[in-house]
Amino acid sequence: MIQRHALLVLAVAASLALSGCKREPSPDAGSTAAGTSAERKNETADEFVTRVNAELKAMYPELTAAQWLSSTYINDDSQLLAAKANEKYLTALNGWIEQARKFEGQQMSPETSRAIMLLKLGTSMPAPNDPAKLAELSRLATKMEGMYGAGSYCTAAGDSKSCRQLPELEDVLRSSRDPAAQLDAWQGWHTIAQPMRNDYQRFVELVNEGARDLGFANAGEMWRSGYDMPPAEIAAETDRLWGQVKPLYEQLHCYARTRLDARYPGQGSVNGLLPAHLMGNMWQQDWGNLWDVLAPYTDAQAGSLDVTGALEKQHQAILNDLQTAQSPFIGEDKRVELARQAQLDIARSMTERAEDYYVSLGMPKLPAQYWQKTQFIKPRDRDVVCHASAWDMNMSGDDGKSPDVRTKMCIKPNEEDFTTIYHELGHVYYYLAYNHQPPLFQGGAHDGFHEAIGDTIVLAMTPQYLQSIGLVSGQQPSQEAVINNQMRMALAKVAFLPFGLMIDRWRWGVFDGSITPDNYNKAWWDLKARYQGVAPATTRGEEFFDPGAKYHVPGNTPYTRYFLSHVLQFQFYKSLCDAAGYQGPLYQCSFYGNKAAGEKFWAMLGKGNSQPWQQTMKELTGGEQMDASAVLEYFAPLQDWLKQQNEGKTCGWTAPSAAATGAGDAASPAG
Ligand code: X8Z
Ligand code: ZN
Repeated sequence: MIQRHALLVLAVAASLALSGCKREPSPDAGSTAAGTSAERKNETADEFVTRVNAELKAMYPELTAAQWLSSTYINDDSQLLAAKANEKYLTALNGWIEQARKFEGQQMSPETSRAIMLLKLGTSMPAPNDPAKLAELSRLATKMEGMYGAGSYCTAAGDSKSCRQLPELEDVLRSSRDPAAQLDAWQGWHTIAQPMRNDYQRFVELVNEGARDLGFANAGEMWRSGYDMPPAEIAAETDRLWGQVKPLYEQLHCYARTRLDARYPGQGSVNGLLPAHLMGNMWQQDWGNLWDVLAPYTDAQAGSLDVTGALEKQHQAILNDLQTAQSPFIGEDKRVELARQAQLDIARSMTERAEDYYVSLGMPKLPAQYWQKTQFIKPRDRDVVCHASAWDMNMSGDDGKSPDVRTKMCIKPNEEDFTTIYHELGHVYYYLAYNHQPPLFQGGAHDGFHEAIGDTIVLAMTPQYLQSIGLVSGQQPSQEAVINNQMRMALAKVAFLPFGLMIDRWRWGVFDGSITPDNYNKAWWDLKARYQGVAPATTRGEEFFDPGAKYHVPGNTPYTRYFLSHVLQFQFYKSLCDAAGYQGPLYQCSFYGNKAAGEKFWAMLGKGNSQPWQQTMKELTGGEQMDASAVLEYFAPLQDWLKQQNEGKTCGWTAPSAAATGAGDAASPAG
């Protein structure tokens, strides 16, 4: 998760990093190395921006260190330190925003004016002026993220109690095809969010107050103001883009429902909607784990695309090697240690693979520190936030220090985690490329850009590429193989689109008051039904707080960025294929090893957030608009195929009251 510019690049640290807004200059931001208040009185706008950049950079490492600690070692102490560091930062930011007021209406260079705009806009957590409320907000944000990270579902059987955290519960959804076990895992995880409801409600009040202090109607409007266009326009843009891809999603939905109905007779849909617990993913945002249910062709002709199976095999082989090197009579402790070593080794080797793609494009190798400080796998002895993230700890810039960039994941040898590593390294390479920019410009052209970098590479992970790295075999050119690979991509990319949209439709509504606390859960499921055509199998009343079971809600990371990224990445992909001189159907292009594509990408990344995104977009793609036609071009063969498969079926679904009825009853395809 990455914020839209440096400040927030605290990225990852999404929830906290973000700013606040206090009208009084804070004593703290007052007398740093950059000068006394008296000297500052006469400073020009340029000098002001230079000073803020320096102060921001100076305080950044302490803040990120506290946040890293609290995300990788969750306990009361680390949370206290993170909340305090964040409070200090928010207070400093309030000071800068207040100081910037004196430049309003003055003539200044476009860069300076942009830097000041970013200073005011770059936060997703605007804090109220009142220091007590600011501290409360900071504590709440830290607490909710900690609750998510430490979330655990415990069941008791007789005397023994067993607890599972998100990764284990996700394993069930990924691998089990027993509907009762899947429902239990799904419901179990959602219990962890129930206690967040009151905190979230208060959190909303506080950020809204912060947003109003800054002159926005509410926090949602502030989030929508970060796109170099009026806030109402970006909302309309997302509607337009969704309109372009909706028919494709509807075809995929129809096909998935038919297959699920066949796989789970009588339970494969809920009044025409897809049952939340059966989609292989806790939030139904990626259906890739349902490959066994949804694969178009399974004969040899189509070739195998079982990346997860191949990674698991590699993992086993590493473990076997480690064990063979030992005496057969090793004790339990040693056995556990070897198992851990094997997990770490496979995680590192998956990461090296991802790094290799970027390096093949001419980008630098990851700094040595990256390998020392990254969290690759879930530690055994403490709670951590497993949700993947990428960090720039020090904005090293041109100061001669080595960049301290890291990722934090709980990697397992499966396809989803493998592609997530490529995603995270996209953030890291963006950090490295724009590191020379002033801190305020160290951010994505907009936040959707940041999310799209690694995914652009994921699109270039064609079966040929996967075969070249030994993860799939027997690839032959055939129409069946094309459809299979298109389906593999669509289950990740197309299934995601309505999910990418509905999260912030919910939060925009919560922030503007059209969704009230007594309606939180109902509104959530109404939106899931409307956009995704997904429903829970059992009634989810207001005793639940299902939004809190998705990281970005307690983590306060805006989500529209991911929807935009799922459009942008196809545009970037197409442009890089062009730059590589590729000719042929878009879906077969890989630019592995192509330096011309790499140079073009790197130049774009290096711009950071220093100019309006439309300009950056133009430099890469030739156009200034987000546009989903590359998505449709890419998936054209699959869309034709889906149309044939769905012929004679009644596709679509009726959304309302899916949540209210809950269900359980077998569903006939809805009209
Ligand atoms: O949160 C993420 C990344 C970190 S920025 C792992 N993603 C979204 C999610 O998991 O919900 C990537 C795709 C969507
Ligand atoms: Zn990301």
